[in-house]
Amino acid sequence: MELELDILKENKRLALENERRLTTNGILAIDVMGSVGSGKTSLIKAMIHELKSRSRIAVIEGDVTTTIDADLIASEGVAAVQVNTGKECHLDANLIRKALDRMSLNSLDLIFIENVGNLICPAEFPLGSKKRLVVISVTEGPYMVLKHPMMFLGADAVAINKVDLADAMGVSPTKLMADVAKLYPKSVAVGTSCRNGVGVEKVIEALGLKAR
Ligand SMILES: Nc1nc2c(ncn2[C@@H]2O[C@H](COP(=O)(O)OP(=O)(O)OP(=O)(O)O)[C@@H](O)[C@H]2O)c(=O)[nH]1
Ligand SMILES: [Mg+2]
Repeated sequence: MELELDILKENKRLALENERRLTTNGILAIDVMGSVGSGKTSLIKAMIHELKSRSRIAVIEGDVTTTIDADLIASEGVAAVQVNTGKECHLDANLIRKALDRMSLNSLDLIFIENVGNLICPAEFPLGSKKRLVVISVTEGPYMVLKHPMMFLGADAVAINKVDLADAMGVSPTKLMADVAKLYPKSVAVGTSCRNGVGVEKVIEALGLKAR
């Protein structure tokens, strides 16, 4: 128990260090968390597509073992740094510190950090990012917000993705958005589809990236 508290305390200290380092370099970092397969990589790709002409962007890709997501991001023409977490179900501030060491920070404006897909562990480990985006999708059923409240507290934006499949799934994106609003009213919940681009602009706006 004490060991666990020490780990969380040390993580917080390193997250603050990362935050200071990013601020010094004028970089906004966004922690993108969410369930497995909900569309984190697809949404990051869609946002990069909209933003890359006016911002210098890189991505830190957290994955348990593969480089699949990093390769997908690289296809948008931006640098992707792969961080494999091995057995861990989340990124932590120390892994981000090491990833930042490998990046040329003075030539970047924006860093998306794709966390490992799940709705439990990442919530406890701040990374030093200024903003948090949580991605869930209608294909996971109607109770994702109610079952995983910790994940949504502190989220600047929540994407309810795959709205193109809502009817087929019999799941209401509006109800999921209402669940988010009730739990954490400061968060902006947006229905999105990475298949047809619905809602991507709204997520960009909710994260304060419009003017960048
Ligand atoms: N129909 C539909 N499919 C989507 C949408 N967004 C993503 N997908 C598909 O869902 C699958 C998973 O998408 P990813 O973007 O890889 O999801 P992820 O959350 O990054 O997945 P992990 O990193 O493995 O947790 C892919 O086959 C995508 O093409 C969407 O809005 N609609
Ligand atoms: Mg992914």
